[in-house]
Amino acid sequence: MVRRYFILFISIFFITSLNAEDGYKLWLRYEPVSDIQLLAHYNKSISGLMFEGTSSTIKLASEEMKAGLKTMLGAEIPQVSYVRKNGIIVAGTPESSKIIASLKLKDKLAKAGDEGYIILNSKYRHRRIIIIAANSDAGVMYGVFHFLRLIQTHQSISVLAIESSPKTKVRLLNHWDNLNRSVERGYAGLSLWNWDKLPDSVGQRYKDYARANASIGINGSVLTNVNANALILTKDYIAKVAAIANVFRPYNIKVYLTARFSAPIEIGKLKTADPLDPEVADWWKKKADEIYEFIPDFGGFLVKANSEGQPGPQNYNRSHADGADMLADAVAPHGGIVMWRAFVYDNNVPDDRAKQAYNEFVPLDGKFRKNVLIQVKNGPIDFQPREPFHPLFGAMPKTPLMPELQITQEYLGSSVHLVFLAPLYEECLKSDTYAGGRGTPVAKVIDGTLDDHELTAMAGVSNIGNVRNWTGHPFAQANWYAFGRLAWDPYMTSSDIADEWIRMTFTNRNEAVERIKKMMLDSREIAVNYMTPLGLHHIMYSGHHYGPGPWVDRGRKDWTAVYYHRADSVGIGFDRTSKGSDAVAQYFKPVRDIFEKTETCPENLLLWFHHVPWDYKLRSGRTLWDEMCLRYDSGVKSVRWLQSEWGKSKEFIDNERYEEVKALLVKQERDAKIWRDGCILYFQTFSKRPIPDGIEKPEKSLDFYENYRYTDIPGISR
Ligand code: BDP
Repeated sequence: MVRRYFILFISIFFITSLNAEDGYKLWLRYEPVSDIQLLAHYNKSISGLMFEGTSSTIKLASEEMKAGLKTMLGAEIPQVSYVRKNGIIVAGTPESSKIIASLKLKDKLAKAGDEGYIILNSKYRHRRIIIIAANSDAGVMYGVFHFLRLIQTHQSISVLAIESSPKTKVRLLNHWDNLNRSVERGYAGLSLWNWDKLPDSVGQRYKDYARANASIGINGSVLTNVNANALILTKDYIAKVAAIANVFRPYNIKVYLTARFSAPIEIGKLKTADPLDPEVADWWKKKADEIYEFIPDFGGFLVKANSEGQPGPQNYNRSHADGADMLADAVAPHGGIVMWRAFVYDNNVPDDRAKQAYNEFVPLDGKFRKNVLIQVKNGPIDFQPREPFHPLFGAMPKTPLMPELQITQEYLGSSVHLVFLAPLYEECLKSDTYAGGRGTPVAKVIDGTLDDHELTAMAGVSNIGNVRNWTGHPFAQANWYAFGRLAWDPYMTSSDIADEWIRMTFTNRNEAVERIKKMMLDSREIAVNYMTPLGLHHIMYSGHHYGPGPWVDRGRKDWTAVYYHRADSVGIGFDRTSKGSDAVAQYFKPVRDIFEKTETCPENLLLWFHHVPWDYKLRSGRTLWDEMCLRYDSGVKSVRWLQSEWGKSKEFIDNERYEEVKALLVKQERDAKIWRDGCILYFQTFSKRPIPDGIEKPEKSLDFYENYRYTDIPGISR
């Protein structure tokens, strides 16, 4: 009888645990370790916790460890005050822990820096211990998350020799959140920041957000949209921001705000916002002082100026450097920084928008204050499914540059398409700029090692909102995760990142891990194929950027699709060679020469740099037209492959998330078809060639695709 109840209990436990997973816990699920041998290994290796220190950071790190081990190992691990037996985890700094101070860790700790940590097996008074040591409590916290990750991903802990420190100093999310809680390019509900309820009520979600970020090393959060509202700088709002900062602080996360350049006029009642006007500079100084009174560790400002209608120094015939330096002087006495965006736009349509940032910023190299970083999007246009790396990387040696990556899938299928973005980030970070000769990847520019910069940073435009699972698509959580891991270490591989994430988020069963990993690693190229193969770009429908819109030809020229694809009866593509806009000249040699010639230009960027005849023969032996059709078609077919691979994963995944992803993949297939058929039919009006054999023929006429309206896509339907 008892046995029967036991079995019943166990099966209910398993059924409910397989069913009830709404995604809220992200990658911090701490699932029980089911492998008996491994469990025995962990239980043998861990017998007590000795967390030393009194700060709230240490407290939360020790609670995290306790709670994590409890669910993973199924046992409460006691906090102890002495090392009396084997298997004590000693966590702390040389200041807080006599044991750590007594071990010979000086060299290793020196390398760990402010936020790094070491995790080692060691001995103390003949007992085996595990050390998690750092120079700061924040470092200890990061070490704890790393240790828990080892167990989450089922690794052995008998030989630990981990030394890890972040390769960038400031690792932050940029929230494009408005004060009314709408989120620009947000596809996961409303903003997490509930300004009406702040500062009195700061709910649990703020904490959970900070904890998730801390677990992947993110240490800053820009709370507000780059298209900024000056109201955030008024006293009442600063008090609200301070309430958020108080919750984030123990997790080593600083808050930053976007600064609207015209704020001195809008909320300061000045007549001008001219950065060289002493009254204006004084206003910003006082504003900074006021902010720091509320938030002593305020991070600083992010600024979008003279871009897409935002005010900026150029309104007063001043340069970006004049504007950035004025703000930098205001925050410098408090240790703050200014992140000035290079995503700038002229009011006049340029001959090639891809060249603009470089043209405006390179002459300013050396003119920025020490606490200014220039924030540069990964590519020269705008977060496209594929772009070459931004030519500014490596071109401003005297100025620290930070990359801005987009985590939210503005051009990559909103929160509906399964697109793992780590390969996109990795492609940019590993691109060789040749700025310091061969072997100078973007990662080396931004981690400061190329030009000896101390101030280094990386920003990701957040995909987080208040939906239950944070990001809408369950797999979109992986993009948040990947950004954090790459900001810590820009040399990590997408494959390693995917591996950890799958194990923590879904399952440790190797068969499933391998299958899902392949899906993730291929997913970005699949999206490129059904959206913008062969270097096409910015042919999304204007406004929502979700579906195709190669026919868009109205409005400001460099916001239309025809400006970018330039299809005509001869061929297609934007000529950026020396015979065209000469954007290639912005790259170092030999990169520019490689891009300059069709024969050497990577085919996946061909139409980015060249206007290519429809009959041009590609390396496959096929004509450009045939190859383009084939890629569009293979994009759709690959989405079906994603569906079938996901189907094979069913037994390893809880029901709720399995069904959710399955349903999303159905929509993704529908939309990939809309992309393929709409684009092929439209470009066919120029190529006048037949759709090659073996490719599914469009079901509808071009007119249908041009007038298609989505009614079921988060963030864009209404
Ligand atoms: C574009 C977005 C727009 C942003 C802009 C920016 O469409 O919503 O405001 O970038 O980065 O990608 O400033």
